[in-house]
Amino acid sequence: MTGEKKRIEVCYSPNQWHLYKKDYEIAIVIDVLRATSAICAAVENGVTIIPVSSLEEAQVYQDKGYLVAAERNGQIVEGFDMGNSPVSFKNPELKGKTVILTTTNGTKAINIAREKETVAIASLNNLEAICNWLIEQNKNVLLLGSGWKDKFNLEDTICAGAIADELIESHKFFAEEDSTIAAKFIYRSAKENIFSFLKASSHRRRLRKLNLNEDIKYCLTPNTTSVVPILQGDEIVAAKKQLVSE
Ligand code: 3SL
Repeated sequence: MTGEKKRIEVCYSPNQWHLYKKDYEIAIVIDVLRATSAICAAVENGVTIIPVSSLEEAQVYQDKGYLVAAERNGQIVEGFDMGNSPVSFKNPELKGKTVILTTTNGTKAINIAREKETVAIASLNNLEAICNWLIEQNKNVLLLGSGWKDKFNLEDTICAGAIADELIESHKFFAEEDSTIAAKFIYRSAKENIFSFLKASSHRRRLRKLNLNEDIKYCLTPNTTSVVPILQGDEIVAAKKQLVSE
């Protein structure tokens, strides 16, 4: 690891990607409610995920016999095998299987970010693990919030702010963009009780109407897994743990 500080910045939504995308080797995609929390749960359970942006692409895979998880507007899309619930990805019967995943915002963000050398997946569930992994990588990092249909959202910003805060505090990273400074302060205001801070947030209200309270609780609980999912070709798999050499 060199002594030179690396840069970490926050991009709030996929439609701002073009404004931020230069000069970063690593993109971290965040969709706390619920796509990247679901991916962390799946990968922790030994499931390989192939993210696709459209229902048409998902259909092509389903026709070839793949298991397909498809969500739009918080609901399972009719005709597909499952939706986007992280709890459903913990099913032991899925262990060792490959699941195609398409969601309203999260998988679209992953496919936008894939032009980067490395793409990894973050949620509140793997917060500490992703921070430790990024410190080990020692590269410039862009945190991409999936937002909601290209709009800013609070839960992805809190997660991005938590990662940026931790990395800047490590003194190995710096940030200059106002988006990063704002994310950091939003996280600091929320961190004592993220669950109640987000009570009025738009997507939490949307999911509550759909009776997805168990998923909301699951997704808003920090540090429940040490998995770091990364994109390898078309597949999302667990990053190999680096051996620390003395
Ligand atoms: O937008 C997405 O990618 C989904 O995670 C949305 S939902 O939480 O499944 O409604």
